[in-house]
Amino acid sequence: MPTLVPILGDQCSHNLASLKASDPADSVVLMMEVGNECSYVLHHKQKIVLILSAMRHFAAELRTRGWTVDYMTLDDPANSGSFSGEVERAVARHRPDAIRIVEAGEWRVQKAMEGWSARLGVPVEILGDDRFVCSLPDFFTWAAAADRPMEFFYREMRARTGLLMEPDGKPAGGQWNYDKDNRAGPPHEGDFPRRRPNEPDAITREVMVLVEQRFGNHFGRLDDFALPVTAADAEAALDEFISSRLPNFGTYQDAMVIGEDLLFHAAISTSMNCGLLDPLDACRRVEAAWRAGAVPLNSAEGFIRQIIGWREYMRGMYWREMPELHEANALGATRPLPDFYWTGETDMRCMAECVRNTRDNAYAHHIQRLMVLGNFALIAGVDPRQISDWFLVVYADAYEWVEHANVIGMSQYADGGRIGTKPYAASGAYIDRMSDYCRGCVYDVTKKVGPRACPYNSLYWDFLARNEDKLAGNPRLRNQYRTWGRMGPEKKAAYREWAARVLDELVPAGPSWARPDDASGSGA
Ligand code: FAD
Ligand code: DLZ
Ligand code: SF4
Repeated sequence: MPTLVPILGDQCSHNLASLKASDPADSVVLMMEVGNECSYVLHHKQKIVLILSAMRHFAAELRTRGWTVDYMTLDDPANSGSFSGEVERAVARHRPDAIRIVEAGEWRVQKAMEGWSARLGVPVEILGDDRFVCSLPDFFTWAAAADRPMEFFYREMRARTGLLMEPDGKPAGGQWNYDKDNRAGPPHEGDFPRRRPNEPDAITREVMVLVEQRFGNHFGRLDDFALPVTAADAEAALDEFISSRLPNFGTYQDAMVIGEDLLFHAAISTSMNCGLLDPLDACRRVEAAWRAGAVPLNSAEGFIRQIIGWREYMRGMYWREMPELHEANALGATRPLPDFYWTGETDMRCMAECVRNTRDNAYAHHIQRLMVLGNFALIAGVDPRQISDWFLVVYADAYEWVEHANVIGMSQYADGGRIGTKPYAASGAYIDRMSDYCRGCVYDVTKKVGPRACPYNSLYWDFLARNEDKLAGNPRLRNQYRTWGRMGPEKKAAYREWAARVLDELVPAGPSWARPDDASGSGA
């Protein structure tokens, strides 16, 4: 009797632990397109196309490598619509002695998997996901030792991988971190590298039709779909990034420019998160480009830090903090999500631009996510569950393990500072410094109150005032509270009154953009 090897849509990697541990001669790989995964939140159409197309390509590659693949399509009339239902039906078809699977990227799926053995009467072996550099047990040990910020974890990962390390154990260039060289404002010349167009092939086009038919009501456009759906496409996209954008990645990592959806970013998170690109291999290739003199150290180090530092840290923190993280709301924020997050219809040019990028490409780069989209929700006091749902829906790279830690933790500070060390709240001045958005905006970024005042300004001070009891003791906010403390009562009152008017004018989004109307889909 065979071993059943279920592979999930974000596990399209030939080096997956469950494949390495199995023999094609006596295994059946099970791949399942299921309605529940497409709409437990109403994912951006591009995310669904990405996953289903990547799964179909991956299944074909596995077959050419000698694996038997039992593939369940979404439109098969017998499809039960959930992982658990499909695994149960596959057990009845194949009568396996055992099920072997790699741990899931989302809590709700992991919990379902853990129940399969009892439910199906077949032993289930759940393997660690060794596509991450740091295993979860190792991360928990590190995190239990002391409350240390990400930077210390990152240094351990540098030492462990040998990335950007000298033979004497010192960091390349003498410093661990070149973050201070990663903060230039927007470049003035308009000569930005263009991304190589990636035409959808026949498999992807077929999935696009299916997605428009089944999920036409979901957020986002498919017109410009260009995401890599095979490992070969993803490798080509990485090569292109290394040769054309990486040299400037470090310097302009925090900059934002109107119409430049990628700027100098890699746009590889979708590929890494669904398994098409190996994170450590990507880092080694970036290191090689630096050692060959093709890119500066601040770019190579900045990139590697994001991956073996932030990406690994966020994943560890998600699993350490769940399930409480899902419901966390340390600042007691309750405002409904404003409707412009879905429509993009707002005079705030920064917000409209970031929502447009999100709708067109299922993508926004880090500073757009953190300092425009996340920042507004934070300072306006939006319910963390609502903004978290939004982020989970709209990005093609979003899975709870990375989305929850970044949104609920880092951006919204809803975990009370267990993941990040301060709330990422900022006024319009920050956005003005780092972008060219404000120049063409209806609002005046220098004004704090009045009809043309930039909404980020009064909301920023109102946020600090509203949360003074919870945040004033944070050493990273000492200067901000000192400035607030020095303001006279009239000024404070004017800022807060104007903020109340701005908040009153926000139109709440309808309830049905993010989750299905019925409560279906919370399980797996
Ligand atoms: P680059 O800027 O080119 O960075 C290279 C790689 O570093 C990324 O591909 C990514 O794998 C990794 N990385 C960088 N920062 C982070 C981070 N904070 N956490 C984890 N990995 C990181 N990333 C996701 O993959 N999925 C999400 O759902 C997601 N949601 C986010 C929500 C908010 C509010 C914020 C502030 C960040 C979020 N991020 C998320 C992290 C980061 O914004 C994206 O990984 C990045 O924008 C992806 O684009 P890129 O590949 O061009 O990244
Ligand atoms: C995101 C997604 C989507 C849209 N569809 C599927 C699917 O039909 N089949 C599948 O195996 N995986 C899909 N995924 C990815 C899963 O949601 C992801 O594997 C889990 O959330 C990880 O725990
Ligand atoms: Fe955004 Fe304010 Fe600048 Fe307008 S003025 S683009 S609202 S930060």
